[in-house]
Amino acid sequence: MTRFPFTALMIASLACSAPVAAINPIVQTIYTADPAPVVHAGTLYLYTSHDEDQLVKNFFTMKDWRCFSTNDMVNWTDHGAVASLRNFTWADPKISGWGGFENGAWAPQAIERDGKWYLYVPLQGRGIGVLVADNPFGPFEDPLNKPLVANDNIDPSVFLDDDGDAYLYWGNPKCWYAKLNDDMISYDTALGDHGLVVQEMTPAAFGQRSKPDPRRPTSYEEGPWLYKRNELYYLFFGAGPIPEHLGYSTSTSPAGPWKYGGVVMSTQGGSFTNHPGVVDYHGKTYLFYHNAALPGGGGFHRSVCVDELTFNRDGSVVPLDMTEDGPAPVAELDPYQRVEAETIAWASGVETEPAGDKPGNMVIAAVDDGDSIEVQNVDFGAPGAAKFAASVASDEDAGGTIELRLDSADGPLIGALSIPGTAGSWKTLSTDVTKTFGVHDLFLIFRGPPAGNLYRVDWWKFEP
Ligand code: FUB
Repeated sequence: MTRFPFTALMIASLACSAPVAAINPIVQTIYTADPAPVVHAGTLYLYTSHDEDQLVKNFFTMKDWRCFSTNDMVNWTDHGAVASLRNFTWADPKISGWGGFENGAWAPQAIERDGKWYLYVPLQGRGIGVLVADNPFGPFEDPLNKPLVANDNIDPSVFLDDDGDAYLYWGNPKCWYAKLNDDMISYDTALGDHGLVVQEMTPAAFGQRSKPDPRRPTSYEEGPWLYKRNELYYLFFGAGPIPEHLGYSTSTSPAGPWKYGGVVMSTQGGSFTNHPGVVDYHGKTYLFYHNAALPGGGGFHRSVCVDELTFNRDGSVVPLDMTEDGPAPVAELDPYQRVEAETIAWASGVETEPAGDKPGNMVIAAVDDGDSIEVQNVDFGAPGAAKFAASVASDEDAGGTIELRLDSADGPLIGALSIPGTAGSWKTLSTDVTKTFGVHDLFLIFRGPPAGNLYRVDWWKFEP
């Protein structure tokens, strides 16, 4: 995978450097797909599906749904698996075949309403389920103990309109919707076929397909995503033929009928699927999508990326290409608050793993000599940083150091935290650092004996 020539971005001084741009894909520790962003209380949460490293029968192998969050669009905090097929009793292979608890956790979407979080997910081949939690990380529970939509379809997408009306879209090869009731776990059965409404699948609504397909009369394939801007409703979707591109249609109503708008993102990126997620954040609009950009990437090993989406004056979408740069930061990261170590712009080598039984809390693990984490756009401010502290744990005979470097992996060294063997217990350790001012990208370079598995890191912070 090609990356930025970091050395070209190195700075001579420790003060007031220009931050390096963000880097796609936004998660490097696992394969992620089917992005579903949602903004709540100033934070952008991103739910994804998860392609397992080990494939079964060389096909989609997906067991759980993941969550990440950001406050700046460049550093993403990993909250781990927030739900899995095991949340659904009706995924039990004794009840339905398909992948049982082992496969079929396809494209999710979550939304918050009146203090509750609703996670809509397909269990491929078994229908669409809904889970409910009190916070974005769960624990999520299945209030129905059966599918919400039992028509064996995929790719649920939920939309809450300004007037409080909520819609659930989904479907491959046709585009369907149901109007959700206020409880968000049932729908208005007076509409369509017992509540399930299929859209008119015409080229005028979803575009002319370039290659005839008897099951698909339009370019619509799957992955609908409803979005509203200036009183106009947009339906973004994965479009065929395979390999997919992203297309969109518009309507003056969230229920359609839809008018085809064009291509948003042409076929590119090395995965035979693509899947849109669109959200407004800090006054900008972002398109999340997936590709095969990580090492080992492919159609079943995908990675979520993000770029800014712009519109013409008439409301039409300006088509865009995938980038490695991603969007510019929309905020600085405050290093004087505790920063979860799994808050990452770019990770090399490390993994994340759950910490304790608090949902959504992860730590950095599987640390080997030379691994690193980049955190972008860190604002050390005018008083400047003088001290660095971190919560770490290592095995009895393991340990090592964390080097702190600015603006590139071999940039100026401002300090190094020594980590002794802690016999597995968590210790807060600190070290003095060269006084550091202004905005920088921070590199945590992990060092230690070649045997590896050096230590785990829970959080870090600087002190003035
Ligand atoms: O991730 C499995 C499937 O691939 C999704 O449900 C589709 O949207 C496509 O991305």
